[in-house]
Amino acid sequence: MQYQRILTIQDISCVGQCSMTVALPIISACGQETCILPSAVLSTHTMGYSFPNIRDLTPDFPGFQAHWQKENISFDAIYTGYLGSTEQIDYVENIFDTMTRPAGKIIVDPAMADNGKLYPAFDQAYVDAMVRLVSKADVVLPNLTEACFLTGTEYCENYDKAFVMSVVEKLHNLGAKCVVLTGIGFDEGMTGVLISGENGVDHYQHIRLSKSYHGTGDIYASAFVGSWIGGKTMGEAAQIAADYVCQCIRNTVGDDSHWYGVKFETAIPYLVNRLYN
Ligand code: PXL
Repeated sequence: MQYQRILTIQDISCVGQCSMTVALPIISACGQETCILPSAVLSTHTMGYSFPNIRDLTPDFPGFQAHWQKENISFDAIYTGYLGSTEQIDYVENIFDTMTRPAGKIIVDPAMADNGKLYPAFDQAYVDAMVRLVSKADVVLPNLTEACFLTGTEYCENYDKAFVMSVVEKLHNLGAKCVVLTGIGFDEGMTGVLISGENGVDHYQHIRLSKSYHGTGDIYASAFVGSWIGGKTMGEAAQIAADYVCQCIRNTVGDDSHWYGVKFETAIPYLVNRLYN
């Protein structure tokens, strides 16, 4: 594994095991320097708790960026997740353009929707702005719902390979160099990840566990980014991240009180073992 400096831009949900509170420990566990730019601070995530207390940090973005530029700070990779506002996406575009080192990578997880629906905080204007970030991405990491919103495709629960490939093609047409599409299974009881990039198309399929949890998209993206930027191939990183998420879910299913996220911390030894063996 090589040591790289990664900037991740996403919210801090203080309670709920998603976004920054999973990205920072997971990317660090992958052996990478992890710098953060919090897009907003929320008392909890927005799925299943009452309405949280929210501090949008959009007005602070220009000041943070100006200070970094004064200090000649730059990054080997920038990875974005859940952002605070549509206006913030303009600032993030500028950060992509000015703060990435030569040959640096841009990874966009358009964390904004699942199961056919946008998350409560977002609307079509946010989707349109996210399309602009996707157009600059070396890798975009959507689930099928997000891929459909980004490409203006009607969401289809009973998809087949032709439908999935047409959506992937549209994501490439938006400008995304590589697509890592999560939650894709073509056989009963299976799920997986479809990778479309420089080396063609690959599909890693594995058993779909009986329960799905909030925050697993963020955990997947973080483990993928840490593994890939650290030196694994895109296919290896996609597989390690998928297996790690399964391990996190297995470590959580027995505890009904833990409904808000997965116990990802208990599977960090598994992740590290996969990276170094
Ligand atoms: O996991 C995506 C996510 C991140 N951050 C916040 C969220 C969500 C999903 O709902 O609410 C605040």
